[in-house]
Amino acid sequence: MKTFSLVCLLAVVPAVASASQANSKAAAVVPTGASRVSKTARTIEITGGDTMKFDLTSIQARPGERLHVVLRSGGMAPKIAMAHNFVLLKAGVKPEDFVNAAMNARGTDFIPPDMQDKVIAAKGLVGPGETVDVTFNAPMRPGTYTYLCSFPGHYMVGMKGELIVK
Ligand SMILES: [Cu+2]
Repeated sequence: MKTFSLVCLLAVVPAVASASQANSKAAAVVPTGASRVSKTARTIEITGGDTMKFDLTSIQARPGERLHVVLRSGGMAPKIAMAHNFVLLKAGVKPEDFVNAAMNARGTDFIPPDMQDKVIAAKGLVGPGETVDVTFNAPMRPGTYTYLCSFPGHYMVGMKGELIVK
């Protein structure tokens, strides 16, 4: 029994050492002011398909909570005609304004370059079988924030959801 626990201990030590090394590296890139934010992100999986809807349309989060959104396409249509992204807009940005500008932004995956400052987080596009992910902090200010797919036409048929911070 004693030997067994010693072996376990020896096995654990290198793992702990490398984990703390990884943590210190991660800590170095955390922006100042983010110290109240938890280091581990909560994963949220969202699937978009050929019906042009997200399967998850409401996410609740604590102020500043670290979120890891994984966006997957469950569709079959060719990517050129049917692709999806995840765009979380800042408070006060009109989704219609964003998607109208996005129509002319194919070269930047439908994120208008001059509207980057309207976005909290964005990732995509995904075509059939593809997955992307993005990690970010939820806003500190409680409220409801819109996320959407900015591929032309998709928001208009309901490819959107809300992040509720409270
Ligand atoms: Cu879409």
